[in-house]
Amino acid sequence: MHKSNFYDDDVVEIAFVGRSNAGKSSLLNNLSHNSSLAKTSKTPGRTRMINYFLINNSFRFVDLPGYGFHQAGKVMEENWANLMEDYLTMSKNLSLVILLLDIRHEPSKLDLIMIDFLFSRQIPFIVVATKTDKVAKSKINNYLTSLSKKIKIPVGNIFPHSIMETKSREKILNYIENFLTKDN
Ligand SMILES: Nc1nc2c(ncn2[C@@H]2O[C@H](COP(=O)(O)OP(=O)(O)O)[C@@H](O)[C@H]2O)c(=O)[nH]1
Ligand SMILES: [Mg+2]
Repeated sequence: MHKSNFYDDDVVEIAFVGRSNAGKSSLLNNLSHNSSLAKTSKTPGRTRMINYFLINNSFRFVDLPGYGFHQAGKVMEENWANLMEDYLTMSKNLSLVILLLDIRHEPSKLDLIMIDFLFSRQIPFIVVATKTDKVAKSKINNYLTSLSKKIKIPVGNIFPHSIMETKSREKILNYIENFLTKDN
């Protein structure tokens, strides 16, 4: 992928990254209140390209291809890594990355590599722990605290999310709104 394949305008971009099936498309749809904007799928690894969504005529959500889909083979992994690196280093509009982690799983090796990459490139990011409806409510805070220590991110930058309720959605939207008005 070449630099010219990315947008060359001044529209701020917020990109979603995470392993396949982490819930990227679902979060994107939930935040934009449009349940069919990004295709969610039961088959991991379906989104293999970058999908852009203009929101409120003011910023773009960027649905990046998920990682950790082994069936697609090694070539796919390499293509994926190149595409991600190109986008994350060359998109001049990228302002914020939202990294998704399924609350039921430990961060994978690729998650940790991604986190290191974002730190080293000084790309602002927050973490969203997804599918919180799948675990006991009492376990959520423990998970967030231990994750915060593990990946060295303040607990205030880790947001729980479930498509089954609205409160978590509002908190993430508030963060994005504040972030955008602060920086732009
Ligand atoms: N129970 C539950 N399922 C979810 C949630 N978010 C996503 N899913 C499901 O997880 C699967 C993968 O979601 P998707 O958004 O396509 O993940 P992506 O591959 O990261 O884009 C789909 O079957 C979704 O319906 C959630 O908060 N709760
Ligand atoms: Mg998807």
